[in-house]
Amino acid sequence: MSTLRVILGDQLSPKISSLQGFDASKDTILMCEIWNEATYVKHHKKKIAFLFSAMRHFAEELKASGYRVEYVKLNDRDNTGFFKTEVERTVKKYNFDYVVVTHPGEYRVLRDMLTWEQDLGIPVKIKLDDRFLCTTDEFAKWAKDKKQLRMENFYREMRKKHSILMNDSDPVGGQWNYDSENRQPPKSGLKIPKPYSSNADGISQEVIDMVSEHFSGHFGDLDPFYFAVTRDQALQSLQMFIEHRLKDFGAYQDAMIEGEPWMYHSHIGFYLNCGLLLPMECVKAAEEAFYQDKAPLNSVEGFIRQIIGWREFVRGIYWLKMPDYANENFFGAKRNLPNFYWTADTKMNCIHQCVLETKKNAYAHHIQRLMVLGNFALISGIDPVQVNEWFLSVYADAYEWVELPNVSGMILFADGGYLASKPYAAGANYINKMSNYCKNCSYKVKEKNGPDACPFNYLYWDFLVRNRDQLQSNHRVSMMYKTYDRMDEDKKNAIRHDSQKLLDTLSQ
Ligand code: FAD
Ligand code: DLZ
Ligand code: SF4
Repeated sequence: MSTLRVILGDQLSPKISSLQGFDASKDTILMCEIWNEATYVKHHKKKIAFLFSAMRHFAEELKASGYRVEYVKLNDRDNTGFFKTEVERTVKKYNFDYVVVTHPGEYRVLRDMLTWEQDLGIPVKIKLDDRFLCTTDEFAKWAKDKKQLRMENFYREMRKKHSILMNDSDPVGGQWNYDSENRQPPKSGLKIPKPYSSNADGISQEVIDMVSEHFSGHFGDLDPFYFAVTRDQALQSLQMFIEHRLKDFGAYQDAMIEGEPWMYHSHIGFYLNCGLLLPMECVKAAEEAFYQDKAPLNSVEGFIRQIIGWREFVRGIYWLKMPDYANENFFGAKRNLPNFYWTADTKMNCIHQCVLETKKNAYAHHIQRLMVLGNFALISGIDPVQVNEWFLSVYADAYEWVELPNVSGMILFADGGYLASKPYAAGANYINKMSNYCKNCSYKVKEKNGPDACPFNYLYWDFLVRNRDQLQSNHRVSMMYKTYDRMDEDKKNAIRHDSQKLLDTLSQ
């Protein structure tokens, strides 16, 4: 039986389940650059160039290993621009009997894929995506009958199941979580190691030129292009992280410094999410660094928790809750996304810096996404659909399965607390403590009201007041309502007045 094996742009692993059982005498791999995938949200130019270059490199490697590959480029004359019609075209061209594909990362694509068999009149096998450490069925079983899901409990199960940082049934060091030693403010004089950087080769350059020609209306800078685009390069970038940054990862995980977008983070999300790296090899590399005394436990445990904990947890929630999860809006937020999320044209220096870096790198680290860009969207009441679209398009590691739960669940609390126990809403104190942004800001971080006051300070209270009905009974927030209720009327009026004024300018 001749089989067409379809590999999507985020499945760039030779171990992908759709390749298992490949018969070199009869089978062919199909990979295609799909106009609809690049434009259903207007992805950052650098993200499109990265993925197309990684896809082309992967196809070349497959060919060199003896696989027959049908690779459709974006501007090939016959390219129809959709997955289904490209599969149909190839099946007809070579008369295949069977289609095999690995389960896609996004619900949108699965819905389409489930129509292939009937619409194309050919059997289609959708195989499990076994790159993840917890299957969607296992997650559903774990989540069953739990009213609220907590990442920390899930994470402990994953540590035990995969025997990571364990002494028999106990966690190494005696604790499951070392965050009390993490999250230090940035010290002056930190020597932050240079991140991984590759030079664009001929394949990347061809793709960059194509993206520049066809996607000029998309957000973001194409140059400089420095991403890893092969597995070997991605492994080098992982190795650089383990050698040079991991030891300080924990301590400075939340720190933000103007002009230092990469800090001590790993920058492997791009590669993990498209298949160039596999989660367990990253986890094992970090664990080994701990046993070889190259990195302390607080950093290693913190890093491993992000991968076997958060990453698997948000994926589990995505598949458990889709398709309804995409429309959750607990607070009924409906303000339009301010234009400065695209232009960086705002007096708020923290947002200005984070948007500029996002535009340049298709990357911002977790706390920039959470406490600056996300927090502002939350406390100013931006429509979750628009916030999700922004986060999905601007980051090179963004795919809906991981972006949506982080945005709707973690930052916007749009799911009413299914993923997080309380909204991450905050005034300016945390940004001021963890960054040097406030020093160069037109607003005064210590001022709570008035034209010079930092907008985060009054918007935080206004957010609580606007959403009192939904939040007052949350025991992790109720204390803040007591504080607000003790404020005098002048103070409350000032909060309302300053917030209204600022929110009016956002809508313009
Ligand atoms: P590091 O900080 O070095 O962490 C290591 C790895 O852990 C990451 O590469 C990632 O694979 C995993 N990880 C860490 N935190 C999370 C998390 N909360 N959820 C899932 N995995 C996590 N991550 C994405 O991969 N794609 C997204 O589209 C995405 N959107 C986000 C949107 C918001 C609003 C927030 C708050 C977080 C988002 N995250 C997303 C999670 C996290 O911010 C990124 O994974 C991280 O910044 C990627 O940079 P890094 O590779 O340097 O990660
Ligand atoms: C993100 C993306 C982009 C921009 N382009 C393509 C493409 O041309 N071809 C492809 O196979 N995949 C692409 N992807 C990744 C897909 O969007 C991803 O595979 C699905 O969203 C499922 O996760
Ligand atoms: Fe951001 Fe406020 Fe600090 Fe300015 S003062 S950088 S707006 S937190």
